[in-house]
Amino acid sequence: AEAMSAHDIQRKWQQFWADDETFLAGGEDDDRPRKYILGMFPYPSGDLHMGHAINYLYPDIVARYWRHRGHNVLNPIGWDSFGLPAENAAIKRGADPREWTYRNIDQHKAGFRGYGMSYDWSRVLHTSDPEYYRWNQWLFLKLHERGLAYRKKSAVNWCPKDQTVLANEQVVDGRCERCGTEVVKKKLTQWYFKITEYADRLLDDLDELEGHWPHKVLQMQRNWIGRSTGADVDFHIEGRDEPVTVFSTRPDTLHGATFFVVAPDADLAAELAAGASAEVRMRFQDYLDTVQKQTEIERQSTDRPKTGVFLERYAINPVNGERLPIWAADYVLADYGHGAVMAVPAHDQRDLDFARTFDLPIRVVVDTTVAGGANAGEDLAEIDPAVTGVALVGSGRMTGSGELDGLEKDAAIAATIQRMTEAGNGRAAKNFRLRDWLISRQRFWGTPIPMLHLQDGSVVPVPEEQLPVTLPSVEGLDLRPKGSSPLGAAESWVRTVDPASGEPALRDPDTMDTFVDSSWYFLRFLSPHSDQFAFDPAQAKRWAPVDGYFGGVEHAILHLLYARFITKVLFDMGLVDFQEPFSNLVNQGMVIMDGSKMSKSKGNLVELSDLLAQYGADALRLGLAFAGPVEDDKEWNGVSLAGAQKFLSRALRAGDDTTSPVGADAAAGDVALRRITHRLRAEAPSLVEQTKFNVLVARLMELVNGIRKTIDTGAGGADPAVREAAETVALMLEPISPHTAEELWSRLGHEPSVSRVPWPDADPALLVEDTVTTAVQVGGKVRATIEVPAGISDADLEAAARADERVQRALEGKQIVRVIVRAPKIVNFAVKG
Ligand code: ANZ
Repeated sequence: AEAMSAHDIQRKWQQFWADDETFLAGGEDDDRPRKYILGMFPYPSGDLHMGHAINYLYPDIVARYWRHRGHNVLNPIGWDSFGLPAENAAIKRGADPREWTYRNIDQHKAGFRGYGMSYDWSRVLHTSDPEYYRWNQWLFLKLHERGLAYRKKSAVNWCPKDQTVLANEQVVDGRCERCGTEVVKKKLTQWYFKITEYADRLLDDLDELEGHWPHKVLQMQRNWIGRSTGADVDFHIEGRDEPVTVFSTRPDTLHGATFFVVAPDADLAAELAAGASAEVRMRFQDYLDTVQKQTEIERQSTDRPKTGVFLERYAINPVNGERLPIWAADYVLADYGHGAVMAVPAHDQRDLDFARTFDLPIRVVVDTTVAGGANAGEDLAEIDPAVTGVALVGSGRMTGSGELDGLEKDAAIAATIQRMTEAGNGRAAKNFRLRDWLISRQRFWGTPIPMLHLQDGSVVPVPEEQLPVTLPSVEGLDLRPKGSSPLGAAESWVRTVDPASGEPALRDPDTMDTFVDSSWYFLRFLSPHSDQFAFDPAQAKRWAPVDGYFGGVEHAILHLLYARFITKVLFDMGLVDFQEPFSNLVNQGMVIMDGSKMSKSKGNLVELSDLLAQYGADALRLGLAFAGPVEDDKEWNGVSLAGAQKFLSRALRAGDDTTSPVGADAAAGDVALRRITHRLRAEAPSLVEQTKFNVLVARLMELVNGIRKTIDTGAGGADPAVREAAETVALMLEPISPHTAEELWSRLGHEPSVSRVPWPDADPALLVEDTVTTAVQVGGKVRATIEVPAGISDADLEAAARADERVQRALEGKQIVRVIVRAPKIVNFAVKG
């Protein structure tokens, strides 16, 4: 056994696990409690690297841990294998995206096996398999049936480089989240999922996740959904039959409205301008042209000068009949609220900036200087927004507002809403920042949208029993991005017949956003090969929701929001009995090099295969687990794999040096070592459950040191405490370095697999206070060693020494000249005679 290298050990146990099917989840007849542990599934671009090594290590540690705690564990793996990188790689090489994708997947699989992952390999899924994406299409049809998938024409985010539309969530600071190109707006007819219908639930249910998800992620989701409450107010427009509605969070300030603004790119602006003079029409058109050339970044920046055009039209303030001039200005957005606002410059900063630029009236209607107000004790004249340029946005009491005068903000809002509701010209309303999820993509490598376009212009679903609509062969297709889907050119694929009427029909040429694929994949793992269901509801009841979900914070909004939405839809369909898919979420930090992210472009990406070849899986797993707290970024230069290797061979040597038989009674063994063993046993479960893997490794190191000390300087390898400690190391090292743990366990005389053996409990008697061994000297000679609490006082230590029989014998007939006590280590009786 001595001569086995880490690689021999690794190979041996990986083969054993494969033959033994050690990590298959238990079936229906398994009545242990269940745990579903999952890492966010990988995208198969390139080889596995350090990022994967750390991301997928953590859930594997947790999955292995729960097996030791008597659970039936599901720890599956699959690939998020549709998407742009495969398509771009294929274009570059003139190849088929399928080849690139499945070759990478094979490499990933080999990499994960080599890394010792305890996956249930019988459940592997790839989203680009027709047996998977068929169910994306089924999901689409279900959403369509429920009115949650719909088509509309609107200004969408367009990436000029990737030549495809993007969902709002895929635009980061005005740029494409994938390639960084500045996103532009384009008017297109596209498919949407109506996530906004779930906005309230998506927001409110976040409260339940508090304490189970990182607070930061919950906050990011809350901000993204962005609920505002207030009122819709109807304004009559002179010369227009229908009133125009605006959304306001401050309907209490209606008396302070002095003008009215519409978004220049809203249909309403063009309509109003059309009724104005020729000169205004021209100025409006010029303005609109400039606005449309702006990027989102430019438009949303707050510090640039206000611009706008007066449309020579008037809105009538419903509370006092005043005529409010209507302006078109780009600080009002076409796709928020109703694309129009009542402007209250005294109490809204953007309105104030605009009023000061164009010399419009500013009227204070909230006195913020009253007791309890935002400017209590100040002089209203000195904080006049018209003079200071600072809007009074804080609390106060209504003034100059008729019957509202004297009311505080909230009371005034309630009173206004009530009055408007009675008069029928306004009502309570809320608005969300969240937009519907645009799911059409003009690319090849994705799930075809299962809809047919008929000659009469109607759009009908492909019948469910005809799914999947599979992708055509890439043969003869030009995949280069050109602004419309390459599938449109696959004549024999696009041209089909409507099964209902027998009439010719065209397939929808677009494919779905790959975030559709990942919005429900965690359910597919529960019945991965079913051709009856997307997932078996009975299995979902058994296993889901996911108990522990691990992934990077980059998914804080996108994937997690979509998965939460689809889960709620499935709940409403009666297919799952929970409303949140991930009960616990862990965001792991990144591995960084010299303080910055590892990436292909920086050329500092460390490949997993190189590290496995050099150090072996266990040393890498141990080194990474030891590198620091899960949530922190880990500096690669600080990870010592040589140190990890050394520790693992020390652990194995402890097993080799153990000579007591299996089952030896540890009670007679070295107490000091036993204390370390039992402290680890007591502590380890909570360390794993709190994801303090680095601390667990530190404790294991301490125990291995303790074993070595007992072997070398204590009772030796025959001491049964050594066996007890070595077995504990095998069991508690297993989640982190499983190959070494299996080897150690078998060298200690046990049958594999150690992964199935429950973690032993600690003996409470061995957990009491730390003790130290003190040598008691009489006349310069050690006469006894005594066990005392580490925190003992000098007086108590002296008393304990005097109480010891051996010490008493040594002192017999002698006169004590002096006692030197240095608690807890030294007691020395200087004697005469
Ligand atoms: C009058 C008012 C008075 C407002 C006041 C605020 C303060 P949030 O909180 O982001 O929802 N608004 C409404 N629609 C808009 C649009 N399409 N583009 C730009 N601004 C818009 O903001 C809601 C407030 O933003 C609304 O309340 C409206 O201005 C403005 F003292 O109405 B308020």
